[in-house]
Amino acid sequence: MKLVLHEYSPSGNCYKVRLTAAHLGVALERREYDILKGETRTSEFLAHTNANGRIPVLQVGDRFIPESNAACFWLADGSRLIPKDRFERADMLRWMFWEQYSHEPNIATLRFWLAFVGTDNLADAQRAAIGVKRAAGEDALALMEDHLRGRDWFAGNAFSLADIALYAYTHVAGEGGFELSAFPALTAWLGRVAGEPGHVPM
Ligand SMILES: N[C@@H](CCC(=O)N[C@@H](CS)C(=O)NCC(=O)O)C(=O)O
Repeated sequence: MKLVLHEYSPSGNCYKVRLTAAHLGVALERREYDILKGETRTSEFLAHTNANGRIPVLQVGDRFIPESNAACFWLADGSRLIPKDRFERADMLRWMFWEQYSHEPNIATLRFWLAFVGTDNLADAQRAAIGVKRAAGEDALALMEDHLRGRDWFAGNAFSLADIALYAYTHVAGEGGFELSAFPALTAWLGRVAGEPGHVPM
């Protein structure tokens, strides 16, 4: 089965899919789009790849899976990256949904605005939102720190997709101006994730 990752490689959402595939030993063909040039907003991309105009999209044969965490789930279904226990599996999904609602919109967005778009190029509304996103991002990191005190992994007792989903933007949060050294349990967890056999850097 042909697997193609439609991506913008500096994106943490795309990295999640590459990292999941690397842990599973699955080869992905990669197709790069420059999101700063609107390459995921062309009529061709919207009609055939993702009507939502965003990457990553995992192409499975002639079908397409947008949304990073759904693509990771497709790749990892039935593998050791998803807990067998029903409660732990739901808990893994809890962290992946939380990542998309409370973590990524703050931490990834600030990284994108500050490190890729540049403060001078932001719209007024974006510049005005920086403080709110910084506070919400700090709250997300603090919640992760609390959860990781006394435990090694986010869901169950093993490395899972929850760790992959949360690692992607946490390990580069510094690029968005977040100070990770204030979170020792989180920093230790970042080291554990990076030390897992099969890990690949962003
Ligand atoms: N919830 C989506 C978010 C996807 C997303 O925001 N992708 C960004 C890059 S990380 C994108 O494609 N931006 C280009 C655009 O919106 O035009 C996921 O997890 O995959």
